[in-house]
Amino acid sequence: AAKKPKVIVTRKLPDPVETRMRELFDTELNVDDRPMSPEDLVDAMGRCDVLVPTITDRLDSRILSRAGERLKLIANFGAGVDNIDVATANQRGLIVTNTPGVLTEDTADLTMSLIMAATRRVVEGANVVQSGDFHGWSPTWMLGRRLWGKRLGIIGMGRIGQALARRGKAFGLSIHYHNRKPVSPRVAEELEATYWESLDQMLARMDIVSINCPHTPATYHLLSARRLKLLQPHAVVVNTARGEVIDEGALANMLARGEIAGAGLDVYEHEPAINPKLLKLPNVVLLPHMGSATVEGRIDMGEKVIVNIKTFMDGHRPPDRVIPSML
Ligand code: 8YV
Repeated sequence: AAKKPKVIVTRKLPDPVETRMRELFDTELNVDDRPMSPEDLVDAMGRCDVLVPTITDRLDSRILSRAGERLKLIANFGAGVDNIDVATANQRGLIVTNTPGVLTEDTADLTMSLIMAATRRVVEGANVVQSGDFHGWSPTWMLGRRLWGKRLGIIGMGRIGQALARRGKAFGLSIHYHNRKPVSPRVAEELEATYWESLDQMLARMDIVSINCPHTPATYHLLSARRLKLLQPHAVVVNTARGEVIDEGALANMLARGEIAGAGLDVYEHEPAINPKLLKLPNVVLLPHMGSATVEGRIDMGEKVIVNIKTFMDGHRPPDRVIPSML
């Protein structure tokens, strides 16, 4: 039998995924789940055929330039590949794959949860009760904003954006989106979605804005201080994509001054650090990057990683190869 490829996994993965990986490959697991230091990464890259990193591993051009001859495939556990300099990897003959498709619905669910939590004050209300401060109902107490009939503006109409649009439609929201190009007429019709070529114009008209695009050099601070100022005072911003797409400091300042109504954030610009101003605000819901965090989703992601490795090792193009022109 052919020698099994050496695969190094940088973080603890779900048990069934690790079991399967051990059956198929010569797998080195990270049993204690400590994030790897850059030196650990360089060491790992020198000793394996396949590296399975996650968002907590930064594979920038400097680190990649120290990769060994043996490494052939970087099979990212995650859809977003902004942790990897894909162009540099490819120049060095390294193939990069990701895990798209399997976390679409889970991430859209969490986005919807943030929209509902931020507009209907769900977390604030729960905290009132749990801290023993519910002293009785009142007609004017804990009022949020109605969701039905409002405008949802989606920035990035890929798989997750479209899955969010379906949910939004079911909740009675009208669907608007900004994307590099319009979706197909069939999808636009199904979602009754309005395309805004101008992000600025869309922002000025929305009640809720959701970030669902990848973080690339082109989307860094797409919601800049200038663009955030275009939002209406009652607008709510949610982000389950990447923190870098919003100028977090500018957002925190606007929320603190009441210039926009609220925010629901699952991702941060300097993760896991969070702008301290955000932590003190009552009108924000903050989650710890858990968009794809379901038992089923993480197993599906692991299975995608396995299929990518196996296909590559069998000499074929892995199904989820990422190339720079896709980004
Ligand atoms: C993960 C994600 O939490 O897939 C992504 O892009 O952000 C999440 O699914 C993380 O990236 C895993 O590496």
